[in-house]
Amino acid sequence: MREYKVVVLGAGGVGKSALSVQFSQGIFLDSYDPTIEDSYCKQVDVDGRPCMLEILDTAGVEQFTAMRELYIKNGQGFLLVYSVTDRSSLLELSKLYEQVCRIKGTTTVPIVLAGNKCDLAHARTVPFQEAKHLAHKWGTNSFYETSARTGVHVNDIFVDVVRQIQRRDSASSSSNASTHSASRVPTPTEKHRHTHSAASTIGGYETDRRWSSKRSSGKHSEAGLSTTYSKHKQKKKKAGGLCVIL
Ligand SMILES: Nc1nc2c(ncn2[C@@H]2O[C@H](COP(=O)(O)OP(=O)(O)O)[C@@H](O)[C@H]2O)c(=O)[nH]1
Ligand SMILES: [Mg+2]
Repeated sequence: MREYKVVVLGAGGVGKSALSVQFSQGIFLDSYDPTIEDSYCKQVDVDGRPCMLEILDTAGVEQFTAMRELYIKNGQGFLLVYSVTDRSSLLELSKLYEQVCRIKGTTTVPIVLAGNKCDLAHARTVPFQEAKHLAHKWGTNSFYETSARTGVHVNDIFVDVVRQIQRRDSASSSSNASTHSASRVPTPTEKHRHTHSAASTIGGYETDRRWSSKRSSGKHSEAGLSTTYSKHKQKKKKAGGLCVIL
């Protein structure tokens, strides 16, 4: 099955982890630990084709610039996330966008702009049109306002980026064929993160999560891991058939 490497980028606290977890596991993360960096795998059908998404939820971008370069090099599609309640988080994305284009050597990179926390209408500081304008400046219509809390447009942003990768691949199918192997090549950054994988069906999607115990850094890491893990242990009991691989 074709694998798609999607990197989630954006300022701390905008909801990168919450979006990744909502999409891959169907739950809302209430807790906030800026040091957590995870990858998640989820199998989805996009236009009738089964696709395996490997989602890299990045963290600590300020501290680990070299790592971010590696993520971008290895990533095929990018979710650039800001919060509609935090104008500076939108402004920061311009730098990230430029970095992605520079590292990829092109401006036609599969990118989706996501304005998260749209459920917090009373706290909004970024108008829809302002971000839409930025997306147009980047040459894309792929802009959504999302809510990891309510689930609004969460699936759409991931499916959109997969479709963009597919379009780009079919445009340059022969030259790119060898670079998109279905097997997963570990990156040097993997030793700094843990991965989630388990088979289940949530909301009509086949999902895949894997847990191992490496963490980027930070004293809260272990607490964050056990919180996340115990949630899935509970889910496993409820779901009955959920297979958890440690
Ligand atoms: N109301 C609301 N809160 C959110 C949403 N997404 C994330 N949050 C909260 O915002 C905080 C930061 O989210 P997190 O995913 O950890 O941000 P990250 O640093 O970008 O990974 C957490 O307390 C989340 O519960 C959302 O869509 N709506
Ligand atoms: Mg996070």
